[in-house]
Amino acid sequence: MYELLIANKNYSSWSLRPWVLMTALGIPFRERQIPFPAGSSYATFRPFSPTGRVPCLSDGGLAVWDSLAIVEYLAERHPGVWPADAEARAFARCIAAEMHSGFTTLRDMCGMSCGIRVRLHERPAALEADIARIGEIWNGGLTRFGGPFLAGATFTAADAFFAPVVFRAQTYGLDFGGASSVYVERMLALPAMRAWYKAALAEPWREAGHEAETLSFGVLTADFRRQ
Ligand SMILES: N[C@@H](CCC(=O)N[C@@H](CS)C(=O)NCC(=O)O)C(=O)O
Repeated sequence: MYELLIANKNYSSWSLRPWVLMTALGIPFRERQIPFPAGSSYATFRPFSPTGRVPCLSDGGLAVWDSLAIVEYLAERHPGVWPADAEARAFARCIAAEMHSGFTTLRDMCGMSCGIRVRLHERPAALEADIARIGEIWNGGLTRFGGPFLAGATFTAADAFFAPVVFRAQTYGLDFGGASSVYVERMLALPAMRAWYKAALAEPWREAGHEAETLSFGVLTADFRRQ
C-alpha cells in the first residue's frame, strides 16, 4: 500500500494536495504524519524524503517526492486524477502547474493555517494581482467546463492543487469574485476537506516559525484549534 509522508495538517499546504486527491478519489494509502520540528525540518524529513521536504509518497521501496510528481505518478495508475476530456485535462494541468510555480505573494503573506482567522494588515498590489488571477482561473474553469469543479463534473488534481487556497480564503477572508465563493463553500463541504480540517483543528502542535510568519502579516481574530 502507498505511504504518504505529510507534516501538520494545520500548516502543510503542499501535503494537503496529494492527501486530499487520494482521499477524494478513494486511492488507498497509509498516512505517516511527522509534525514540523522547531527550526529547520530537513533532518526530520530527510530519512523519508530525498529533499527533506513533504509530501513524499512511498510505493514499496520507491520514493516519489514533490506534489506535482506524486500526482503524475498516481495519474499513471489510477483513473480520474486528471479530467477525461482532453481540453479540460490541458486546462487542469496548466492551472496546477501555474499554482505549483507561482502565486508567491499569496503563499508568503497568507500562509496556510487552517484553524485560525486573520485580518491582514494590508493587501499590496502583488497580493491583489495573485487574488485577481486566481479569481480568473476559478471563474474561467467553472464557466468553461460547467462545474461544479474547476475542470468539470468531477474533483481532479486541479482542485487538489487549489485546495490550500480554499483554506486560505477561509482563514484570511479572501474573496476571489464571481462564483468563487460558491466554489469555496463547495470545496469546504467535501468529505475529504472536512476530514483534513477536523484533524488540523485537533492537532496539539504549534510551530513557532509558522505562527510568527502568519502574525507578521495580520491580526489574529479567532483560533479554533485545540488549546
Ligand atoms: N515543491 C514541493 C514543495 C514541498 C515543500 O516545500 N514542503 C514544505 C511543507 S508544506 C516543507 O517540507 N518545508 C520544509 C522546509 O522547507 O524545510 C512540493 O510540491 O512537494
